[in-house]
Amino acid sequence: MLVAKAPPTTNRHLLSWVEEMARMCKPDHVYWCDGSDEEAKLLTEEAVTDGVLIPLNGEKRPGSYYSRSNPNDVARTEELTFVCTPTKAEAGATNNWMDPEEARRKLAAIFDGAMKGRTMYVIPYLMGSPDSPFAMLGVELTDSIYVVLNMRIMSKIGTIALDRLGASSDDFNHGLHSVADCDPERRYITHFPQDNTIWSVGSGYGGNALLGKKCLALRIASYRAKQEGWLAEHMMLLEAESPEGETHFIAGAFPSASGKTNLAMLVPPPEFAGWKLRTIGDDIAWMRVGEDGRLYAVNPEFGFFGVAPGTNYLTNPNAMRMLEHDCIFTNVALTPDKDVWWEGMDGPDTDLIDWRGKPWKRGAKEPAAHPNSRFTAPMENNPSLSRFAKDPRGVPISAILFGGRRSTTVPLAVESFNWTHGVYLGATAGAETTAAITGAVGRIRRDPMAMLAFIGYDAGTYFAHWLSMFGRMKQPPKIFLVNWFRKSDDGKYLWPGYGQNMRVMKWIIDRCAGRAGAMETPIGYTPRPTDLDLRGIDASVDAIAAALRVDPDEWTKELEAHADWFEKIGGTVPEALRLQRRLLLASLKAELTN
Ligand code: GTP
Ligand code: SPV
Ligand code: MN
Repeated sequence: MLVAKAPPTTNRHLLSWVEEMARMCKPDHVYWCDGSDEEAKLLTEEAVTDGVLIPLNGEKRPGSYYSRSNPNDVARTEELTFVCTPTKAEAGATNNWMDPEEARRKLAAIFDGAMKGRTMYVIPYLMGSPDSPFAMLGVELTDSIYVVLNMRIMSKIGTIALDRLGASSDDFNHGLHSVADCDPERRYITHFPQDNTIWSVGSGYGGNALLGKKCLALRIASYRAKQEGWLAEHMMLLEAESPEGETHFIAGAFPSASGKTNLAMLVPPPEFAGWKLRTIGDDIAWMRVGEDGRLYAVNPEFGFFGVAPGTNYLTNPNAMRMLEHDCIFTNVALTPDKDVWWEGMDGPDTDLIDWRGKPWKRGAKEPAAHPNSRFTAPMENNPSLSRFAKDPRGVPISAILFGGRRSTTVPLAVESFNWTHGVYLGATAGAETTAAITGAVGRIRRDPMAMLAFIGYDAGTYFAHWLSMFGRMKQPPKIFLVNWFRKSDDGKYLWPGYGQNMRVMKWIIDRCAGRAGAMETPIGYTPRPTDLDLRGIDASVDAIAAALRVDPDEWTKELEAHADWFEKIGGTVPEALRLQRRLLLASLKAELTN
């Protein structure tokens, strides 16, 4: 049993805020996390006693635990996520907005007494390397032991964060979280960017509850980045080293459940022997212009909260090795010998217990693991981790990729003509929706820079901020649009994806170094099949050609749809992007009349 101790800080801003929140939530105990291994052991034991965690097979998954969420609480709920700026215009057309006073009143009524009979855990946490100027501090108050144990993997918690805060600073994110009664009718994820505050109630899952992730490191940080002239983005980060020892760092923004973790852990095919791809981050990048005028990126997280289904030794062997020990698995299926299973793994050889806790017969139609089931893995478990992963200065970025799940229209890869065109490709990127957010799956929605749900202010102003970054850089990264998910008319993926994406990465690197060829099309430079290294690929010439194709009719429709998208965002869409759209459409039409 954990014994509550005196608060391990004299910071009066922190002490009085914790006191005030405790007065509202009325927990039986307030426990300050120190982040020690001893504490983690005790918390884990308590979570097991309470039935929050189930220990997994000690031989097959040492140090790992299994958890099931409330079946009504399995993904981020964007419709219940709010940006609470003084005016609706500041939040813009793409965010749900609530007046800050109204939001506080509404949520205070739910938080009132919500922690009765429970413990309030105080989690001081650090995002980013402790010795990095990039680092941000937060304190999350939560009544969920599951949240504490996940935050412990995803950030640096406890004494290390308090030390950095010091005795007098009030520069920390004020995060209040309660699962309360986990009622979707009383579920709100609210952000107060001006006050560096987050209040989240009614959900215990992922980005709704681990406040350091989407809430702080993207929504609040993007607001701050706009004020301070940097970028907080939903991007994976990887290091690519060629056989000759040339190293490039690449950032990639793909919407939720669209391939960031997989790309960041890519294992090159045998034809690419000597290439080394290493992970820096799989979800979030903070990027600042360095003194040499290049764009430097850090991953502020310390772990990976990744999609389980589809992960296997063929698609992502590094992830499978990362998951061998000391992980938390949420909403996957359980084998009779207490190991985990999900769709995409071999087997199963036996019947299972599904993510709801119900018996599941082999071959049943319903998935055994929830499509948005996840693993939480410590960064150091990753066998492909880059030695630059926690470099306090960050890594200089050669290329930025934007992408999405598009079964039509968007070719395998397109290089932008210039920065403005690249920002345009990001701002108009569309994607078919996935299980990572609640709602219909497979519908196309615009997801600019994969940040639709994470821009902490007006989207048009965010595009203008992206455009303005160009003037701050001496050596800006090149911008590319990629799509691993294009399908044939009979619904098959045209491109084999996963490790095979190395072939596209190499073309991108060679374009950055001025070595590879491309074809100019009305929408950008695309690789011809001869520009890609396709030695040994298991795909037909026709399928590859179809994956690369720019179809004028599809693109005419696409560019017309962009007009509706800009219309939706409203008057803040930069003129340079509106004109870019008209220029692209005009070029396309001019070509069609030839
Ligand atoms: P979030 O954690 O939600 O931000 O997702 P993510 O962008 O990191 O996505 P992730 O890499 O976990 O991939 C999500 C799903 O897409 C998994 O089921 C993968 O197996 C699948 N996937 C990833 N890369 C590819 C690819 O190149 N081709 C195909 N066809 N599927 C892929
Ligand atoms: C995403 O949905 O983009 C995720 C998972 O990375 S969550 O942490 O739930 O936001
Ligand atoms: Mn994500």
